[in-house]
Amino acid sequence: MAVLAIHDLSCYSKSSLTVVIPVMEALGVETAVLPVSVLSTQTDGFDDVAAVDNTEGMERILAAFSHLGIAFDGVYTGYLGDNRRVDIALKAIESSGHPVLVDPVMGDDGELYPSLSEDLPSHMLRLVKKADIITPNLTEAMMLTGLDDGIRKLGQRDIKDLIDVLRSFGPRQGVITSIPLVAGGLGNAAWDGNEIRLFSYDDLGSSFPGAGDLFASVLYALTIRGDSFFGSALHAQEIASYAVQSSLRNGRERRLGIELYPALREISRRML
Ligand code: PXL
Repeated sequence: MAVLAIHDLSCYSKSSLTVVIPVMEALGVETAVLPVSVLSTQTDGFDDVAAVDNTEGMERILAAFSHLGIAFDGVYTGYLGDNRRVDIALKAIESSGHPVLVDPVMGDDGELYPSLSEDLPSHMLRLVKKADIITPNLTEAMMLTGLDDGIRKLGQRDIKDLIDVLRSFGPRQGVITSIPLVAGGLGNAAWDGNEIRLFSYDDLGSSFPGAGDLFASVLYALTIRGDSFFGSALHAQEIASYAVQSSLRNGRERRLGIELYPALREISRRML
């Protein structure tokens, strides 16, 4: 069993593939990659990023896989960075198995990430419609649904309204992450078919690039291995929170991304 992870490769700083590969492999899921680009660093907090475009390379790699008869048991897409790569990701999904997890990485704190185009959300929506599972943060959920009235605290009714629209796009399972709650703290709101669960957690005041990739990687790997969706979402949240806490405690510079070693240690300690 092997899945295909479609994200950028950031050479320095932890995010996307440098998080996805070690975490999924630690959880026993063989992970092949289709890098969308090679970047010197992830983009959040760095204003001079060297980017090597791999859009054409993606097409050639998929064609080579096809000639070799290589097929995947699932696809997990994340940061794509360019609308043209949405069509290539759709092609990869068409020739692969399920579940398909789409993490529609586009922005945070109400803003698009640097250098992304304003019409990315409409293209990302085409991918979301082919997904079995999606993991937008609140900013991305609002960009996808058009229910964007700025970041504020949400109550149960607002969360259900957002999930209803996201579910209507097709994904049977999903999690909206990092929701500021009227009741205090933050929450991850997960749905599995018609059921919804809200998992709340402490607001640590800061997150790190790559924390969302860590969350989605744990969720996807455990779900593929057959764990329950809500149980997987809870493990993913606890491991991501633990890694953010450790990164803060160790004084890690935010733009270097989430510290990975504590997450890997926690995966092992839980005997996942
Ligand atoms: O962790 C999400 C992510 C992935 N890839 C790149 C990013 C970010 C977040 O900023 O910049 C290149």
